[in-house]
Formats: sequence, C-alpha cells, structure tokens
Amino acid sequence: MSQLLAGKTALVLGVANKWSIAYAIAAAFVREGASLVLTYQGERQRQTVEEFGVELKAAKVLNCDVTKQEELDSLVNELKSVTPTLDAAVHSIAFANKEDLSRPFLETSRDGYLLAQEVSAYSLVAVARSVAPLMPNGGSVTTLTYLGSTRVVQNYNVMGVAKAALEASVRYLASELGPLKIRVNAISAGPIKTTSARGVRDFSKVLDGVAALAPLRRNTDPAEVADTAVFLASDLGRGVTGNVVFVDSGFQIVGVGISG
Ligand code: 1JT
Repeated sequence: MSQLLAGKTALVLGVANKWSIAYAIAAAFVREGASLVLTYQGERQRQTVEEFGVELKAAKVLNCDVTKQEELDSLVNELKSVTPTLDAAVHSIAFANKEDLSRPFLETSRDGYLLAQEVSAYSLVAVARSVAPLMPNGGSVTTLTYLGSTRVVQNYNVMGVAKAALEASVRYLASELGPLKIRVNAISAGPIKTTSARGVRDFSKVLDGVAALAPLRRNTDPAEVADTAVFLASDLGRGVTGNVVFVDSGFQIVGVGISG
C-alpha cells in the first residue's frame, strides 16, 4: 500500500494460527514495510508460528509465555540481539477457562477470575514494562479488546471484567509512558470467528445478530482491525494515546436497533 511502517521494527505477540487477529496484523505490518519479530506460546505453537515467520520474512520468531517473567526477560535479551530498537509492540493475547464463558458470571471461580486477569490484562503491563526500554525514540503499544468490557454481553463474563482492567491499564500506561513518547492504545474489535471464539456457545448467532444491527450491516474483518493497528503504529497515529478505537462496523453506537 503506502509503506506506512517502512524502517520500523514491530513485535507481535499472540499469533496462534491463520485466523488469529495477530496474524492479520503481522501481515499488514509487513505489507507496510515493517520488520517483524513474532512470538509463540510454548512448543505446541512453535512450528506454526515459525512457518508464518518464514512466510512474513520475520527477523526472528521467539518463544514467550507472558505469564512467566523469566520468558519476558529472555525475550527482551533476544530482541536486543535482533534489533537495536523497537518501534511497535502488538499485544493480542487473552485467555479464560471455557466454563467461565458459559456459566453464570456469579459462578466464576477465584482461580478462573485470576487466570483471566493474569493472561488477558496484567500481561499488557508486563509487556509494556519489558519493551519500553527498547523504545528510546518512542514507540507504540497496541492491545486488543472487546465491548464486553463496558457493556454486559451474554457469556463474555469474566473476559469482560478482564478487558475492563485491560482498558484501564491502557490509560495508566499511556499516562506514564507518554513523556517517553510511547503511545498505548487498544482496538476494540467486533466479534470475529477466531479459534478462541469457536469454543464460545452460540457464537454464530452473536455474529448474525451483530451484522443485523451494526450500521455497516456486516461483521468485522480481521484485515480492518489490522489496518487500524497499522495506523496506530505509524506516524499517522502520533497524536493518539490512551484510547480505545472501535473497529466494529459501528455496532457500539447502537442503542435500540431494529434489524432487517
Ligand atoms: C477469549 C475468547 C477472548 C473469546 C473472545 C475473547 N475476546 C473476544 N472474544 C470473542 C467473543 C466471545 C464472546 C462474545 C463475543 C466475542 C475465548 C477464550 C479465551 C479468551 O460474546 C458475545 C463470548
């Protein structure tokens, strides 16, 4: 397109497979001229992500489980040997137990709640702390969120609470990292049929309901989310920090809708 990220190096965490939002973002970053470092979580995903690394001509593909501080520390060390500085980081990571996305929220276990918070919200703080020293010229950190953070969305439950913490973390991080010229933002994507979402009960009905009511009368394409991630990581986004940018066909503005 227009090489919006020419000369920039980006770290993308959260590629698991072809349907991952992080994969669409990595592909768009490469299209715009960025050099990539990808991470995978554990041996099970190693081969898949390494293949994407070859396809996308990534400078490096590294292991990183964001719940382990020592893995984040070694990620930083390995990053230093790949690139002197980093310009952008994309955090596209979330997890909750499947039963916590179907049982009543009231039944959420202590462990399930803490797990969702650790993987889906605290990890952004840990990643930002790790990458900030690699951004001496400033940079951009972008995470992915969902409307269930501020509205009650059936079944989203413990993930909604984790995304609320994630969005608040974006604001506090943006405030503290702003003086270092590091911007921190979230993209709130409309529902997308990723592998994570496939396990969610009645997800196809959610997609149909959203497409019927959204101003654009369709669902969200991962490529649209990726293009907004390009904007935020690029110089075009230089004045934007601490924000939640909705890429959801406009669904979030609708109060009472009449479908059809
Ligand atoms: C996780 C999952 C995080 C699914 C997610 C997610 N963020 C968005 N989705 C998709 C989704 C899910 C529901 C929904 C709308 C979108 C699954 C596993 C762990 C993390 O409800 C209408 C439930």
